[in-house]
Amino acid sequence: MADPLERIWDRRRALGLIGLGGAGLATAPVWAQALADLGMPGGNGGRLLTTAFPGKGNMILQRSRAPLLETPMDAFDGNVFTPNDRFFVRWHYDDIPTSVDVTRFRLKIGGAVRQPIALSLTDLLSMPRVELAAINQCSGNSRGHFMPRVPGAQWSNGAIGNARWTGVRLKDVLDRAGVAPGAVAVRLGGLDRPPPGAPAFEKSLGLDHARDGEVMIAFLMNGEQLPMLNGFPLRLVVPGWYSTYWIKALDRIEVLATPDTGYWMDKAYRIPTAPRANVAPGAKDFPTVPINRMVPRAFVTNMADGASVMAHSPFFVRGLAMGGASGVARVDLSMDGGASWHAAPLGTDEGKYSFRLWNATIPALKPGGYRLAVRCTNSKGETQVADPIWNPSGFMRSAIESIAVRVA
Ligand SMILES: Nc1nc2c(c(=O)[nH]1)N[C@H]1C(S)=C(S)[C@@H](COP(=O)(O)O)O[C@H]1N2
Ligand SMILES: [Mo]
Repeated sequence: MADPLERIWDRRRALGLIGLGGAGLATAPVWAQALADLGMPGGNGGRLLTTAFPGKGNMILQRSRAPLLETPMDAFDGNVFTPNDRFFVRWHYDDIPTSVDVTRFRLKIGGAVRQPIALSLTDLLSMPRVELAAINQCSGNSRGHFMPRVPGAQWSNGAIGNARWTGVRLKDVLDRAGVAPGAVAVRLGGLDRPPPGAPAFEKSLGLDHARDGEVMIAFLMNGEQLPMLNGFPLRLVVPGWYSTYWIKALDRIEVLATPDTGYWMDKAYRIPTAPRANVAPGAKDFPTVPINRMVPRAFVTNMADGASVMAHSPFFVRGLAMGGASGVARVDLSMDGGASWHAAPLGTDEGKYSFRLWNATIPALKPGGYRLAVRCTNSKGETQVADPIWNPSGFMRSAIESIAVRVA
């Protein structure tokens, strides 16, 4: 089998977003094939399904430009790694890269460094490679389920995906430029461009985090070059952290001698300092910090809310769990509103930042209405609770998820 990296030179793939550029999206083709019901509280959860985006299969269309595409539940079912062509897509600004000249592309490293440098893809491919499974989850994943409702993309649970990422350590790239003494942070940006007057989408990591040896500049996703919509040719991978930091189409790195006071760190993507990022609905003046580590979550993937099963007959359930910034220690199921919990067998351990599959056979039940709840506990002992949280940005949903099951 050919090294997939050779294909990073395939200009046809590199130019693979023909049709997404310019007018292509404004005069969108016929999107609608069917409607997905995302089951948002209070209704209005209907979304179109689309296959109109290059490199993407059937996706839930939240917005066409800048694209917001959600992964339908069927793509998660039984897959510890989310297929690239079903992986969710989120961009802030319309002006996204639709082609990259891979021979001319340079990753620039500057700011508080000994020597500013510009690395070609060939330079990066010749450096030591690392590989890691990690979940990419939008800060606002599941925002549509917040009660009271909050503004922002009305994601259900599919603004998340897990992939095996291959690339180089951010640390090694920083070392090539030489971080100056006294530097405190590293700011990263990509090829997408803001409209006039708006701040470029740039995010920063503290210097120690940036140099922890796990933060990676990835050029492969599940063994293939990155889909254009997921950040071809390079993206940052920040294991265990929400994907707002996972800069796509990464083309510049700036070492900072003072903390980043830019809009996307100082004003946006901030969470309450309160436990679980939870404040009273409507609260406004509370202390905040930049969103950071993820927390445990778990989902059922082979049954939807409102599913029916046969009475007096065992049934099979399966799904996904994540530990957040540490591994999945256990997954428990309840059929009685959380009064009793039963451990579910876990699938292969792909590493602490990865999804973990789980499955279980629920013993025969009498006819009636039930709720199937699933709860993850990570290796640090952090677990999920039933009470949902609220904050005005709709970030960090973490409550135990459950689905209604009709036994008849
Ligand atoms: N260059 C760039 N990188 C970006 C963004 C962006 O708008 N521009 N959005 C971030 C956010 S908020 C999310 S949720 C993830 C989405 O990654 P994906 O589209 O590969 O799923 O990209 C992150 N990286
Ligand atoms: Mo996001």
